[in-house]
Amino acid sequence: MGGSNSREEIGPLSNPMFFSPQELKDLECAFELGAIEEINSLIQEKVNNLKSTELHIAVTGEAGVGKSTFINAFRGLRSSDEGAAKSGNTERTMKPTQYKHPNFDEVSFWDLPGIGTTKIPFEQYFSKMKFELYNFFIIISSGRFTKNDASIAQNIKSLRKNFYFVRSKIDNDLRAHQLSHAQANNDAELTKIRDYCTDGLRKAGISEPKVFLISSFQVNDFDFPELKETLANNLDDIRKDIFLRTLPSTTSKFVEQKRDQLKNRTWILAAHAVSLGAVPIPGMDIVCDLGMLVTAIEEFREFFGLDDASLQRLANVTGKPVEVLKSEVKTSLAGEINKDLVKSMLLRSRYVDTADNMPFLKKIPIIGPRYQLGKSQKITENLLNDILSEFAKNAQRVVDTAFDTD
Ligand SMILES: Nc1nc2c(ncn2[C@@H]2O[C@H](COP(=O)(O)OP(=O)(O)OP(=O)(O)O)[C@@H](O)[C@H]2O)c(=O)[nH]1
Ligand SMILES: [Mg+2]
Repeated sequence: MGGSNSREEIGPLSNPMFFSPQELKDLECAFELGAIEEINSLIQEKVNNLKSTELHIAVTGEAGVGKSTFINAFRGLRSSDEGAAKSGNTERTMKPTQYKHPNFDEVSFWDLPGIGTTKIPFEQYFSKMKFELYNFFIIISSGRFTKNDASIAQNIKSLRKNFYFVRSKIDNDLRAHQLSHAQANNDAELTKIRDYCTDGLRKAGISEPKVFLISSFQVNDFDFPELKETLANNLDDIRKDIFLRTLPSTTSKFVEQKRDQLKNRTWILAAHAVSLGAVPIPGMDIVCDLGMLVTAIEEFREFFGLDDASLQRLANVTGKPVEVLKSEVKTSLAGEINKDLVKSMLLRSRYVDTADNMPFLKKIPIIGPRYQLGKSQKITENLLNDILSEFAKNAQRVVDTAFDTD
């Protein structure tokens, strides 16, 4: 029997989230042999990796272009909210200031002081801001494309790091355009602004420049959603994972992206819970660490922004009463999640039956660690996938209500 399992039969391993091909092979092998210790250490290493990875995003540009406001918008906060970056024409940012996500502190936005002010001479800006420390940059400009914008772009390019050029306050531009034209054409105006910035970047020596037009007061409009998506998709697997966690669910596309990202994780989480567990669950012939599952499910809930704190933040920025948003969360996992609740979900025969009918399990002798691990893993994974779908459905409803979309 041993050694006949192809990756396809085991299934989830075909998705190599976080693992190199060699690591996957080792893991597969350990599962085949029922080598709990080894599975545990392989997975634990990845989990530690995931926990210790950080992402530092610097937001730079000239003074007053909307850097602080942009960071708040990205984090789903208004300027007056607790923990928000101070913004406004009288609230100048004087030194690099770190803003961590309230729930997930692996991702930080760095609000940098404006370039080209009398406080920090231009020549000292780049060394003082320690550009080499950040993973990528967002350059914000709000009006004319300037020499300073060009210098920042060139400097980042010379460090071989990524930057994204954001043209902010587009709402103001369109308002002015409408007021000053008898027959306003918003699309044409947007194209004009985009071309103008792209041109400036090209002249500064940036090939294939891309410009995102945004308003920090309309996070679902213009290029804001595309900007978020682009940032996420340009990150490696682990950083994409932590970055997506910190994005508030504002459109159905983000909910889907979050669901897909977490789906990559259910196999590994289930394998981890099972390998850590080795505690039989009474009335059931599976092993699993329930405490670890509780944590994982809570994390899923936060990932989708369905926890109380996230819902409150969404209520603040959308102006919808938090009770209205909460009433869209219709799941037994909305309140306290504890071991008993998870256990009762695991005990549902549906999961057990499904697991017993798994093709790969039918090939394994019914007694022995390999069968028990395989079955436990599958049951746990099925449960996590179901929970994921349920959270995604709820998050979708919340988004529709929060932003009046359908
Ligand atoms: N209409 C509109 N106003 C914006 C937008 N972004 C920022 N503002 C306004 O622009 C002003 C300056 O915004 P800040 O976010 O403080 O700018 P900053 O780049 O952080 O400024 P410094 O820290 O001084 O460099 C504030 O009054 C904001 O409300 C936007 O997208 N649309
Ligand atoms: Mg500022």
